[in-house]
Amino acid sequence: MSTSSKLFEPYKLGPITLSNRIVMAPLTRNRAVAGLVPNPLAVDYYGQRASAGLLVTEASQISQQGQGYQDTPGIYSREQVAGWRKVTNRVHERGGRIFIQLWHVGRISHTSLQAKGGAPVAPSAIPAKGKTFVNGTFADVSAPRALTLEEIPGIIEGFRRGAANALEAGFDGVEIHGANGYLLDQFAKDGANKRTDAYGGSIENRAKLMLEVSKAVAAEAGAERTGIRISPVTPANDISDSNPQPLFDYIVDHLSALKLVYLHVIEGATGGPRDIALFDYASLRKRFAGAYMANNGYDLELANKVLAAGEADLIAFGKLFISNPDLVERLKHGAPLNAPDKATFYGGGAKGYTDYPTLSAALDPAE
Ligand code: 8OZ
Repeated sequence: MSTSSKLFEPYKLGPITLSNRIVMAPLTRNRAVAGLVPNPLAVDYYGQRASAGLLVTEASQISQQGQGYQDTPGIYSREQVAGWRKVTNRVHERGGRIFIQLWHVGRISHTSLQAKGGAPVAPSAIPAKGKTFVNGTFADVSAPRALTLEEIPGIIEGFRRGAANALEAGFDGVEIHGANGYLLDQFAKDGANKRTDAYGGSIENRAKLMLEVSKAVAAEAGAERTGIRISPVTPANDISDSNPQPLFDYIVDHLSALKLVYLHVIEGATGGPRDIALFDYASLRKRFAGAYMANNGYDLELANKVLAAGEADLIAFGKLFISNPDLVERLKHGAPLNAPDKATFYGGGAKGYTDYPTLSAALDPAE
């Protein structure tokens, strides 16, 4: 057996056993149908990828206010829960495991998506420089308003309800979206958070919302079924922090105390260079008692290296899972990989979604 085998060994994640250490990262696909219910094709899409040790769904908003792009699925209505139930059933039938990613976009939104055309919400009334996709086209994100102190319990409650809905829909657990310049990351980082109340200023105050949400979700779903995703240095969605190392050291110490089951870390710039900034990820790994899930630009070689060195427990692959439903089998056999087609990442139907061939189909097209 080669040293490369660890990726394909089972892993015990809280109460569940993953058949391997390969995770399908959350991937936004913008194919939800009326009522922001998962597309019926999502049943096939996730089902085709069930050989991953763990699937994490595309980011799914916990409320209308939490939506920032057209056609992203929700996890707040009965119809959405029923739609997701079909997805979890299929994945479980195929022996897979699946968590849903709980999302609030904060200021990365557009008035056309908000109730009564209102402003998106944020820690502070500072617009992000960035675009969203609405009404079939790219548009500047709208200027946000600052959440009042009185509104914050409602945000936490939204995440808690999302977790309750997720369990009802049959998910094995939930991943809190604390990354990529969305609401929880906006509160944590001083480029977006200029508040002067209990949720702004010091590291402790800025980390408060992410930690309160984590506590509420863990109380609902069980800490052993609650993971979280962070991205300490990403510039995604115009987010920045003047000193991310102590901020995330503090956050991760407290996430560990809450006994969350995994910490999912985007190392570097989301979908871009891993070396964009100096950051000590080993410090997070050391501080966190649960599983460390590494993400961003991993290939088989780097995955094997970090698993062998004990620097991570799980490796999340993104784009490669879009184009390779059987990524696990392909990596195991050193088989060639299908290249992902960017043109079909966001929106549309089956093309670029459920029609990427497996290796066996590619070798025997008549199959
Ligand atoms: C790509 C397009 C829209 C949203 C993220 C949820 O970056 C996203 C996202 C990615 O976390």
